Amino acid sequence: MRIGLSTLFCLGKPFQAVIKRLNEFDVEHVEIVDEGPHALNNLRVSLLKEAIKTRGISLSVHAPFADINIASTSPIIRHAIMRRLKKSIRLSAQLNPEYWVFHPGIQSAVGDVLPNIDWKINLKSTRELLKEARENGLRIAIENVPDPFPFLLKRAEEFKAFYESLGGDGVDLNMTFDVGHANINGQIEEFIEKFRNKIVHTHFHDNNGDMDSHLGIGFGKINWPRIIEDLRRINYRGALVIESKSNIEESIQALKELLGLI
Ligand SMILES: [Mn+2]
Repeated sequence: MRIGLSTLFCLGKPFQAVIKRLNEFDVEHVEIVDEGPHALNNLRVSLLKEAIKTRGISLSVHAPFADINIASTSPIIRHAIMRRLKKSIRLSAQLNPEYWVFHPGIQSAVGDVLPNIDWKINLKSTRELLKEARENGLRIAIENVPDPFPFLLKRAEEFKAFYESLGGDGVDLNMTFDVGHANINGQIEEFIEKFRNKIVHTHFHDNNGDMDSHLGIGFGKINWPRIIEDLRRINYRGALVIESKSNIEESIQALKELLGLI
């Protein structure tokens, strides 16, 4: 298992400065957040290619997520969203990342009078993203997201139903297991058990079980030694991406200790 770091904590800093600063952190994997002032474009892709070459680390990309709802019931809005996501897929593919991580869609405000419409659109958009990813040689992994936001897929049983609905199309769709998000549902163990064959990528950040605070590792109430033990038990080999918004150095140190590296 390799320690990784998401650029989420420094999204407010200029992209070029961030790339330079990443060299200061002792990690083996970086997750680039394709969002806001760091949105990928040709220049940023070439800067990243350069940085990876010199450093020899592995990479993942987090898809745009602000204002993004792949289950949007408005055709014109969904069209714009899918265009944005497909652009992210095409640019990300040039970086040859391990995974491109995306969020499930959001429940429709008219979902009560139009039952299942959002669920169906969520499936349709997922299939479209899978197709675009296949055409670009990119692997993608859907992430479990937290309460109290009205996402369609938060709980393990919802993911189970989702994969059943996707059928054969879901074979290529793996999962990014966000430990902090699962802690809010009280479903950490359940996710690891039920999706041991689907989890290929992880997000690590802490919280107190009440809200999605993205704290540093060890700054909340998550039982991290247990998580590492569980991930070892299922033979997890992917990256452990620190997605905290603060205490980054401390989080890296904490993870190194947990992995027995220091
Ligand atoms: Mn996450």
